[in-house]
Amino acid sequence: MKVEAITLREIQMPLVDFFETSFGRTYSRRIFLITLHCEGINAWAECVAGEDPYYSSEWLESAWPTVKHYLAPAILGRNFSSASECVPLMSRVRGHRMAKAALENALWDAEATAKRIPLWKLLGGKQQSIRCGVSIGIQDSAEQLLEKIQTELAAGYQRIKIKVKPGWDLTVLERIRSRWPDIMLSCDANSAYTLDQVEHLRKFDQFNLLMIEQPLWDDDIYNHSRLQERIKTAICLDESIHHARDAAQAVEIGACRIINIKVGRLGGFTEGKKVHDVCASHNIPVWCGGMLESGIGRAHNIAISTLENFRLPGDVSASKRYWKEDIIEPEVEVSSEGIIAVRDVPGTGYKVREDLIEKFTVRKETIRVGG
Ligand code: OSB
Ligand code: MG
Repeated sequence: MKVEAITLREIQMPLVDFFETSFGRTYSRRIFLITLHCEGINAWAECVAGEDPYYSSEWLESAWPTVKHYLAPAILGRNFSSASECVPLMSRVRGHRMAKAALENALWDAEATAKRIPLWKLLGGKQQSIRCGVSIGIQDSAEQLLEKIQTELAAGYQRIKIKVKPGWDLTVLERIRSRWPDIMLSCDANSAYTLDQVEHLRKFDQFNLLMIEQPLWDDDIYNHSRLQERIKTAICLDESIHHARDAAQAVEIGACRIINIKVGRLGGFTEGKKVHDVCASHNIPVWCGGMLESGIGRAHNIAISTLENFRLPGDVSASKRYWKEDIIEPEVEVSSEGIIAVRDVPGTGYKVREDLIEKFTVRKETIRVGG
């Protein structure tokens, strides 16, 4: 695959419903899409950097110039026999993992399409159906949250995860558990607590949660091990894990019992697979996180979720939960058993709707060999 040109594009898509975490509320997404033009193949990927530097220091306006001035030039004009060959070419740039992941994952898409094999098989996936959960944001009232949970359970989702923060935690969990004592339930704090709050966090143990995700600082591993010693609920790390070394270290010091894999946060499919393998070798289950992706990122999340150690339901849910109209065809659908059937066709198995993408585009730049 020769990369002849690279298009950077921003699209804007309003969410069906706002999404609130401990760091803020999102009503509409600004999404950074990459297209690699490779000898007649247009390969796509989504950069999951957010509108603001809140989930991570990386955000849309840092990713765009990093791709434009450093990462795209590093792979432009090159010929690749496999996608992971681009990793060392981009390694001179420190960090900026979401930006790197967008280029690398687009190259995997190109490779799967060129070789006429499904992306999930190219990645080494084994599971042809994946289990789905939902992530439900902070609502205006507990009643609203209960109603949302009711809707998602009726749709068949296998696991409910709620966002928590001080003031929106024990009382809502209590309400949920008194109505549904047995559902698979977890929570995600997105770093809303500190180690001073151990006594408060111990009270989560009574709710029989599958896990508590990222309770402490986004840049911390060590203090999570001190917390894990003091609480029964399994800690799952999201923000703190950037690569396979982080994962190995976290597992070794007992900072978590579960790890959330987001290929954007980890810098691409190659590192995502490494984190998966490190966890598998330590018998630590992983699951696929989400970043409010459009269908393009969603399709990539489905592909990585087929690897064997993805043993817990992920935050990979149906297109219609987020979008009035998604930019892929067919849209991602979830069965009444809470399962996505993985498509056994070349590439991602989803067609990119270029007409619709063009309509949503607010900015676009194409970089070609020789300028
Ligand atoms: O921490 O998992 C997170 C969304 C934006 C930023 C961070 C997170 C999330 C989610 C959404 O939980 C999951 C989804 O895309 O459904
Ligand atoms: Mg999370």
